[in-house]
Amino acid sequence: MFQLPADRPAVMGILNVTPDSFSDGGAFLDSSAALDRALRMVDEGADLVDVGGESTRPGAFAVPAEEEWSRVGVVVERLARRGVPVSIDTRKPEVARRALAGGALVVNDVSGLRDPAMMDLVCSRPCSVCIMHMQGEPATMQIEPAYRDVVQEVREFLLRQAEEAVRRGKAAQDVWIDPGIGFGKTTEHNRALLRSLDRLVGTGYPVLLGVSRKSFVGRVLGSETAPLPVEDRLEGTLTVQVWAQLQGVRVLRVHDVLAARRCVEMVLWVRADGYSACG
Ligand code: HH2
Repeated sequence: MFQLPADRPAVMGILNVTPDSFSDGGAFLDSSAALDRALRMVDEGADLVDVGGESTRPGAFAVPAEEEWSRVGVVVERLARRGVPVSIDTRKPEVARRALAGGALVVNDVSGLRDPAMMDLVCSRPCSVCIMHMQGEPATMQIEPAYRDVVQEVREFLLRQAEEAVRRGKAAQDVWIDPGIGFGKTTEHNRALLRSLDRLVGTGYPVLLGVSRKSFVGRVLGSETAPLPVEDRLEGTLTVQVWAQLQGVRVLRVHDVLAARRCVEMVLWVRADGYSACG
């Protein structure tokens, strides 16, 4: 498992070894480019690297397990061998099983352990797990997502899954929960969840948040019909991450590691008790 820092959020660097991810698709399909990218993120201050071989952007279709593993396997194993803490971003128990055998410490499941085989796997291994909420499936999730009360429904789902994992022997500190920003949610659903992060933090489970370069940032700073392009979403992303840190979020999943880490350090500095009145 992965030990979270006690005094600040961990920075989880995103490594998409995919042809079609929404912001870096195709850039790191080659395993040596992926490895270089991961090591650079570690130099920039990433505490762990989240390796994914299947895009879950809205409209994306599932990839067979064998193909997904052929994209990520070498990268996971090489990083683990170098001592880099690795998280595997997958919905497939078979891919997660192979990644854990190859040295990954965390399973990041965007379908929130809905597959009983994934629940069985993570509960039988000494790993950390991230349970994320998603309404529906990536291929269709952004077609009119609807909730009675988004915050309550997301919280209930996450608590139910986390409690099941704990009942089956996982330590609560190794069970992370994530509201799944952008996964079957409108811009307003995302806002409601971000305003209520304290309700997730209050459960006692470590909270992970992934907002990096997501489309709601583009829509808020541009418009619903003309969102800011992905490459112009850094400031919006960092602002929400600072908000999340102040609410007690324990893991930030980010593309821009150096900038994210600097923001984390500045918040830490402001909050530290180092002030003494002069004169
Ligand atoms: N978001 C993405 C993928 N995995 N995992 C967690 N726990 N939380 C998230 O918010 C999250 C996630 C989507 O972002 P990205 O990996 O950049 O894109 P893609 O799915 O297109 O590969």
